[in-house]
Amino acid sequence: MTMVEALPATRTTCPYCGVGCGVLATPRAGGTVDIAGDPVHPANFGRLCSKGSALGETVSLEGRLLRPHIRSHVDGIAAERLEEQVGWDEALDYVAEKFGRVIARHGAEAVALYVSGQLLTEDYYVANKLVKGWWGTANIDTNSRLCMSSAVAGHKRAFGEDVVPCSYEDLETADLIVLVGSNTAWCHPVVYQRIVAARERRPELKLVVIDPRRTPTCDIADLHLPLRSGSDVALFNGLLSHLHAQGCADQGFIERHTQGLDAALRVALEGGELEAVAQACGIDAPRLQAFYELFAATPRVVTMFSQGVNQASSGTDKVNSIINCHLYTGRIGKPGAGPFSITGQPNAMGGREVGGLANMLAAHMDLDNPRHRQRVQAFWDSPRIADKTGLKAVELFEAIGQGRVKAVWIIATNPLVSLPDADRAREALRRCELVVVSDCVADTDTARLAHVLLPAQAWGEKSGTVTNSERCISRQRAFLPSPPEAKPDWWAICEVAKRLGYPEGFNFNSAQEIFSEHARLSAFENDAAQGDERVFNLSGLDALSEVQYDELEPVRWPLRRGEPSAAFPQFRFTTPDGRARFVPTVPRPPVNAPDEEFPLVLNTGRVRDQWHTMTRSGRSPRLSPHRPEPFVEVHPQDLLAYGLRDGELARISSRWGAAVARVQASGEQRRGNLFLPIHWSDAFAADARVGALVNPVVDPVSGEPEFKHTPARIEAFAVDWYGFVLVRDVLNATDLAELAYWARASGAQFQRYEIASRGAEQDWPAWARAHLSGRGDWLDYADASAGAYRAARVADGRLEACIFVSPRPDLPEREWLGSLFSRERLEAGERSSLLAGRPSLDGDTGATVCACFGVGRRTLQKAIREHGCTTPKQLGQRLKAGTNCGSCLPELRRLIEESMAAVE
Ligand SMILES: Nc1nc2c(c(=O)[nH]1)N[C@H]1C(S)=C(S)[C@@H](COP(=O)(O)OP(=O)(O)OC[C@H]3O[C@@H](n4cnc5c(=O)[nH]c(N)nc54)[C@H](O)[C@@H]3O)O[C@H]1N2
Ligand SMILES: Nc1nc2c(c(=O)[nH]1)N[C@H]1C(S)=C(S)[C@@H](COP(=O)(O)OP(=O)(O)OC[C@H]3O[C@@H](n4cnc5c(=O)[nH]c(N)nc54)[C@H](O)[C@@H]3O)O[C@H]1N2
Ligand code: SF4
Ligand SMILES: [Mo]
Repeated sequence: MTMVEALPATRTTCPYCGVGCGVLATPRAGGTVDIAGDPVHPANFGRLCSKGSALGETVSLEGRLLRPHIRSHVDGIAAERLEEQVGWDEALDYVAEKFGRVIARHGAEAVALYVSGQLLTEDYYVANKLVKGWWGTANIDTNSRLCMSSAVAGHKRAFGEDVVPCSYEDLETADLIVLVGSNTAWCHPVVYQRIVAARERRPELKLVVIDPRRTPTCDIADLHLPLRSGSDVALFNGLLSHLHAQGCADQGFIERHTQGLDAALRVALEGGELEAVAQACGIDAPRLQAFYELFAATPRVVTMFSQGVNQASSGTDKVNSIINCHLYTGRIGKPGAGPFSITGQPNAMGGREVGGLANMLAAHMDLDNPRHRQRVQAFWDSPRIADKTGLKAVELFEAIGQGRVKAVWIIATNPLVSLPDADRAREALRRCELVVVSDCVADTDTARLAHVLLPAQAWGEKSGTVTNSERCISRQRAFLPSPPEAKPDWWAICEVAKRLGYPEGFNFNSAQEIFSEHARLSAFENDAAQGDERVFNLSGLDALSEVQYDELEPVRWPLRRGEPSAAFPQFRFTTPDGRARFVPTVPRPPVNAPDEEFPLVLNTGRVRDQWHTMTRSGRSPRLSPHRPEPFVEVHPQDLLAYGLRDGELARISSRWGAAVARVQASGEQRRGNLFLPIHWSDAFAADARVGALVNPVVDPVSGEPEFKHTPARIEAFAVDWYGFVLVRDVLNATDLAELAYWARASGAQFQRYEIASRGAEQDWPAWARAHLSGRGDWLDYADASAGAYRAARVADGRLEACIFVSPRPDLPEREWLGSLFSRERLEAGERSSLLAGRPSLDGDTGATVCACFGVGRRTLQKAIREHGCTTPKQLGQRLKAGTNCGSCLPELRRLIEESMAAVE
């Protein structure tokens, strides 16, 4: 065993979703890292999903932003960016000087920070402190505005504080789990696996999914309610009416612990009859009735919700309509019961703790409460304190566009992809006097428009804490050496603050010092006796030594000194009278209704193996094959209605923008709905930034955009050629611009480009030689009658590039060709089969289903057909598929069903 191999694993936390899984990371010689689930972490007990398992493929320095840059002019051309590298001192002086100047001339309202739930709590804490305490404005908002803000607003309205009253264990002890607007199987896979395992132990545990789409999450559901987009409030008001009619009220709980039932019930009863609700929601009445009866009959019920609830112009009301049903039945704060908002990002919850949103203060205190403002200012000993809500994400970019905000610092988020009306946001940044971007990746759509780029430490290098969906604080620990010029985000923020002349508040030497201050603030004057208690309390952690902080085990808040972790004061809500509030929720349709011009509803969301704008997950050869290009799911009847064909391209447009994606026929859509994934940016595709289409309408209470509902239309995107290119290196952006369509995916030692172009007379041999040039010999094959062209370049027996084009999208599978890039030398048979695109023997595995073991669709179908594997378990025994992270189990089940149906 070498020295490197002997290195012990570092216990850290996954940097992707809000499940917050513990990870064991072991660096190996040669720069690779072994990744395993932490068997004792309470979020995952050793499990990881496909994204977590592939983390080792994302830690290389390729594509990293490694030095600060200052650019005098910005045009997004990579070559020019690289010339303007500067040292940190120069970059920090520049940022401080520019921000200082804008504040001196135009006031603090003219500057802003736009941050992220992917920051560590310590980064987040100092960002919020600088803006609210020293600049005295609340112009700091975060991508959590696009994510959790409706849940936050709903919690505050109902409980007086942003508190999530559930844990993962509650899911395991519940008798009914209702998943609302949550594709848990793909977006919170380890929680989903815990649900699956709980059902195996206790088959009586029922699962209901409420989602307009039949998602992979529905595969194990007892009941799926494919409601009309945006109609959740009507559905839960209907449930409240039903509970009322059935006498399910917990009178004692309502009397002792709540307020406002009458008004909420009155609203719910209006139009709350079954038939009316069924019609409003577009669901069969018997199905709805079945759900209502199940809910009414099951005391232990957890309603877990995510973006199908939050991302709507009625998002906050959706949240409260759910909470109302739990308050009415007293199903909250008990094992196996409660409304459970599951968070998206790894530290969405930590951001809420430090008050990173423009309408919050720090440590769960309120911006509009003078006592809270005084208290935070006193604790910080700050010169100022913000006293009114700052600009929320969508407003912030509007203000930038109008020149009211003149300098913005964007940290750990890629808003030019993720905001609604994203083309307008891009115009806004183009006009902005100063755009500073802190990122760990060099080429993001947002970084392309930055005047100053600051290199951040990435996962594996940075160190601090994050809080997951169930309020569990875990350490992220460094296990790789930091590139010399990559810095923690907290450090960059503190350095700018010091240069602005604020040394007092920002003299931190480590993440641990910041965490201690954060913990002390949470406990500061947090006093039940004075009627001013906040549940969020970390007094038990406010005096950790450096070593104790380093060794901190995962712990759940509240964490009051001397008390057990996660002990809630029994039903004392942190409203002035200690009672939770029912909130009347009047159903209202999404703001923009479909019309003649834009007759369809565009829904947007996630796929299993990509993370947001793909800056990290897009680099993983293991993750990319699952969905290698942007696609639009369309109901088969809509295909006919709009003249589309499965597998061809379509242009989807709205009043705000357009995108091009591959058509995927899907009976799992509601008719009239389209689904587009959110992940593709200009760095990965020609024209697939979905944010460009999304209407910028927001929820009036939370300011969260209506990402799940934009009127849109779809039409065929006519091209003369379909094709693909596999090539060792990334292609030049200007060469790609000639094509009508392209999308890139990472393979093992190659890049995959799906392409399409116009112009019947295209000279493909010349195109290939110009754009895929390099050493070696070209093999060409042109079939004039079919109009197809295929070519490959081979150097010293090694495949360097290949291109396949045809007038139809009937091209060979890419998997086998892609696998040849890992060969040092092609064998004779491989070489002669190259242009057939398929091995001479039946070795083609088909599109990847199991990312962990690279098992393809064809291989699986064969095992089902020929080897009688009729359960996922049998497939696992034979092919290992689904036996590591389990994220593909829903797809395995579906494949078995399909194959069996085909046989019958
Ligand atoms: N693989 C993967 N996992 C992720 C992420 C990722 O990028 N990739 N991102 C993480 C983040 S930050 C987040 S916020 C979470 C999001 O996790 P989820 O919320 O589960 O994911 P989404 O796909 O955005 O949307 C969920 C579902 O809402 C449904 N929906 C749309 N409209 C409505 C409606 O009106 N009512 C109801 N009831 N449902 C509706 C959609 O059809 C969709 O299936 O995922 C986290 N996990
Ligand atoms: N249409 C549509 N749009 C959506 C959504 C939707 O459902 N539909 N969902 C919304 C939701 S819920 C979310 S959460 C957002 C997510 O949207 P974004 O936050 O814009 O997406 P990410 O790709 O996660 O961007 C994170 C950036 O931070 C960088 N980064 C990672 N770690 C660090 C770090 O430690 N420090 C620094 N400085 N940088 C780092 C990454 O390289 C990346 O560029 O998208 C929102 N937008
Ligand atoms: S479920 Fe997957 S993405 Fe989420 S924290 Fe766990 S390993 Fe990471
Ligand atoms: Mo999110």
